[in-house]
Amino acid sequence: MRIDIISAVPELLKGPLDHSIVGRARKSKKVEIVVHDLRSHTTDKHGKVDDYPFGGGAGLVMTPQPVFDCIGSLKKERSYDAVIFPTPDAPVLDQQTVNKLSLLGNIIILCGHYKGIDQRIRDELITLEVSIGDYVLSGGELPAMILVDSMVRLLPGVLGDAESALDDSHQDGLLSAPVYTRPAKFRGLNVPAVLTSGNHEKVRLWREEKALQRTREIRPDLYRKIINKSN
Ligand code: 6GU
Repeated sequence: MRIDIISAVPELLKGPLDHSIVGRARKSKKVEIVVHDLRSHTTDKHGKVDDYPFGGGAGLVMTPQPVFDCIGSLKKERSYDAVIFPTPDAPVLDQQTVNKLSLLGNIIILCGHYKGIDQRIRDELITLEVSIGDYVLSGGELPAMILVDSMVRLLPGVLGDAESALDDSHQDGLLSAPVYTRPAKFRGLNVPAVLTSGNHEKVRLWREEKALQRTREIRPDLYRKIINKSN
C-alpha cells in the first residue's frame, strides 16, 4: 500500500508516522507513506493556500489551485484507488470501512485545515469523506493519522501473531474482554481464576461472556446490532 498525505501543516504528521507500529511498517517497506507540503504547490506569491469564504462568514477556506495541482501531479505518476478527505461532516469511520480501505493499493489523504475546503475540490477530486466522531477538531491531520494507523496495522506482516488484529475490539462487532498479566495477585487483587485454570474452552467462554456484557453496558447501540444479527 502507498499513502500520499497532503497537508499545509506537515510538521503535525512527523511523530505518529515515524514511531511504533506505523514507523516499523514503513521501515520494513510494508507501507510507503509520502507527505506533501501543500504550500509548495501554491502559485500565490505569499504562499497562501486559503482565502475568505464567498458570501461571508467566519474562518478561511482552502483554495482549489494548490490542491488541484498537487493531486494532479500525483495522478500523473500513478493511479489512485481513493482520494480521502477527513471531515466532521461525513459518515463516521468504523472497523468495516477500515478493513475495506486496508485492501486498496494507492490512496491520497487530503488534510483540510481552517474552516473547510472549496467545494469544487470535494466535487471533482475527493472520492471518500470520513469523520472520526461527532466532535470538532481544528484540522484533518490528527484524523488522517488515525485513519493511517487503523489501516496500516491490518496490512500483511505488520502485526505479529501475538498481536493479531482478528482479536481486536470491534473486529467482531463487540468490545474486548478484560485482560490481565502477571502477577496473579497484586495488592490483594486477584486475577479471575478461570484465566489461570489452563482450561482453554472455559477461558474462551468467559471472554465471550465478558465481551457481550461489556458491550451491553458500555455500547448498547453495538449490542443491539449484534443481537439483531444473530436472531
Ligand atoms: Cl475527520 N476532521 C475534523 N477537523 N474534525 C473532526 C473530524 C475530522 N472527525 C471528527 N471531527
